[in-house]
Amino acid sequence: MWKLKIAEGGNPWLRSTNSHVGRQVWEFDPKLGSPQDLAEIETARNNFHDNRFSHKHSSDLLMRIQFSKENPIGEVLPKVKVKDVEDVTEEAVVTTLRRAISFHSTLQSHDGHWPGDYGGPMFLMPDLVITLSITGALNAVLTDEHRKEMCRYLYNHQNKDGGWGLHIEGPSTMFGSVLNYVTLRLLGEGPNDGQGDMEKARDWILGHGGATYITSWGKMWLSVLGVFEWSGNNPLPPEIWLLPYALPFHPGRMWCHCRMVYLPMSYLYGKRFVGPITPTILSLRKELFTIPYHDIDWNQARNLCAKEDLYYPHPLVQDILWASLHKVVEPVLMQWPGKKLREKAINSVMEHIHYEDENTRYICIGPVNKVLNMLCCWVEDPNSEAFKLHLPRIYDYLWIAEDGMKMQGYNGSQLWDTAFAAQAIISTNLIEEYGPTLRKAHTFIKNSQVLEDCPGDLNKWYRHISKGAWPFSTADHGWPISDCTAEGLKAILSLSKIAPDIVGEPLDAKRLYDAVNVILSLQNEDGGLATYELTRSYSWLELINPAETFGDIVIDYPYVECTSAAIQALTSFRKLYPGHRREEIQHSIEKAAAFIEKIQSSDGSWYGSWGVCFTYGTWFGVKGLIAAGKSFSNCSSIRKACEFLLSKQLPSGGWGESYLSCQNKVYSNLEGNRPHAVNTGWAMLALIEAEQAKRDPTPLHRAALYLINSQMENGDFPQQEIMGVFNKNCMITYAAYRSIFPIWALGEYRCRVLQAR
Ligand code: LAN
Repeated sequence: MWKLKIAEGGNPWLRSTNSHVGRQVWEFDPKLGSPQDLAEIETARNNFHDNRFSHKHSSDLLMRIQFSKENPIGEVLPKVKVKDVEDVTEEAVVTTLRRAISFHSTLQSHDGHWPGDYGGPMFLMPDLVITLSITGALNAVLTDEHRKEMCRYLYNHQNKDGGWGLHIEGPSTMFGSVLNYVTLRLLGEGPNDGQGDMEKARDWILGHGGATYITSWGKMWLSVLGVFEWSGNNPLPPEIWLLPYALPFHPGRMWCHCRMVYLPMSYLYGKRFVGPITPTILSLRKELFTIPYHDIDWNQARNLCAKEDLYYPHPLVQDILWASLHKVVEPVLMQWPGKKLREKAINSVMEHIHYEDENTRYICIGPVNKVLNMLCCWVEDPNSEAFKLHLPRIYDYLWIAEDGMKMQGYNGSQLWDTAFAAQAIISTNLIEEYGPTLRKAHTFIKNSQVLEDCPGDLNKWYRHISKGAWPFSTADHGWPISDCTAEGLKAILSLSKIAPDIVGEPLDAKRLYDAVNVILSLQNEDGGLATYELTRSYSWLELINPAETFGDIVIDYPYVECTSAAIQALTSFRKLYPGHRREEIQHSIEKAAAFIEKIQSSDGSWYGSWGVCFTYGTWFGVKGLIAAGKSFSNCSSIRKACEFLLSKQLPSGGWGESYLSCQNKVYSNLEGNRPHAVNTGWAMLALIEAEQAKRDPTPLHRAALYLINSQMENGDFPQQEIMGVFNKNCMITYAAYRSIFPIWALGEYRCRVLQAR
């Protein structure tokens, strides 16, 4: 049976700054599991498979089954049923909350965090499998059980039409279809396996023009694998790293995720690296294209892209830019004396790769650069220590649920979920009852703060400070993030107000100052905060975004989420430490609030970039302004926001927003106007914050009614549609949100609506 292990190292090639706190790894042990356990897992798998076209999101049941044995809940209070708003009494709410928090507490691991599925994107496992197959490490890293579960996952998420989407809920794309088809082949599936499913996939691919129509990232992966020619790629010259930083398009000015992905890509491109040509590769060259491989017009292929994949079509300037680089500059750099420059560029790029690897303890900033960097280390030297150090960190990215084994979008969402869960539980005012849960969460948050900046001259490595920041996942990952720092600080400050005999000793003031320092340092001139760094260049740089499937990736833009979280953290901090950097904090809050008002849409909403979508953004917008001291009566932005939210409430009392909101930037209900517990939580939290209860509490009662009724027998909430997003177009799972936001909203509802009556 599969077992989730928490905070374990146990491999001589693994390094950690904090004894692996937060690390989550699944291992298969054939000796584990009673026949009953195995039967339970089998049932969960069958249920998922049977409903896979209507319920594309798995419910993270393997972890739940394991934890129900490890942390038995004891007696579950009986489920609350409410018929109409009159039944929504404080007792009903408190019982719902007790059931929910008791259940959610059983999902907390011994190091204090809430592990969970962070899958969703469908372009990540291919990157890993291609890399492992090129480096010959596939069978050493992935056991038979791993590969079996990966195949299960891929077949489970194949759309009815035979293709795969960019993410689990998305329609088929060439990017998803080709890469996942190739992955199945590399995992050992034959071209006619899967009871016709492989054939269906091929039909989709060939029916849409074949793999020459894949997106640029796909072209890159196929090229290293040997099933696409490098001449069919637009240039990714590593020399760009040698240019002066003063240039606005210097990679050091790009969004760190963009920079860190194009860094290793430019290494592979610069070398025109191609893996070993095996019989499978030769066969794939036949399977993926509509015409014989040697007849393909690669120059034309550079700019092909299936319409299903096109989210950000290339503007004409890009075509001109790539064509001139391709036809004029590349030929020079590929031969002496231009080749000398290429070598220099490649060496410099490799230095940056090693720096990133070392300073994330080989986790890397995300899944894509993780495997790309690993591949580059292998290309540089297959026997290198760096490659060996990369291998055990692969497991940090793998997660298994009833839909199979997936590659996650990050090495987890540990800190983020824990900071939110702590705040949600505190909001209910059932603090003493859940003291042990909060104490563990507190310990985790304390243990996950990043304590040092990266080494050396930060400017040379284009790095911002990290000391005092909180990461999204673990301290070993270590990249600082503005809103993770803010949410971490908010949680720590709330916990510091609770008696230490319940939740443990508070963090040293010195470490709070460091966090504040990080937040202040991340504020841009315009008052807004971006994700990991300051905004370092202009938005017109998006013109050279070559990734057709993603929007807004080239620079780090300021976001309502990050800006609002910063205001909230700074205002809570200032209440407890009014003397510390007083003026700066005051000034920062004012500028941030002005920024939030400025970016509000005319309909009163805010577009949320990292959650779905207007309910998420508007929650942050409202909460930020109110933290900055504004209110419904003195701020028209808040009034408009409330009007907006109320206008989207569904007849059921809930809110339910589709991922289409994110892509189209237009509020979209879920199919059939279904409500969603997480959107309902966000909308409720915003309205409660804006004192909706004083004006007309009925919408809040109706929302509470929906939340109470949607709770399941065991106290958990159902996993509904996917609620995370990035780069406008790709969805990502936040498995803990389904508990966190109903708890938080009902907690605030209890204390600020019902008790205030
Ligand atoms: C994340 C995860 C965390 C997220 C929040 C902190 C929630 C957000 O408020 C700010 C942005 C951030 C840090 C974020 C940015 C984009 C990430 C890193 C991700 C969604 C996780 C995966 C995604 C990353 C870009 C995926 C790899 C794909 C590429 C296009 C490089």
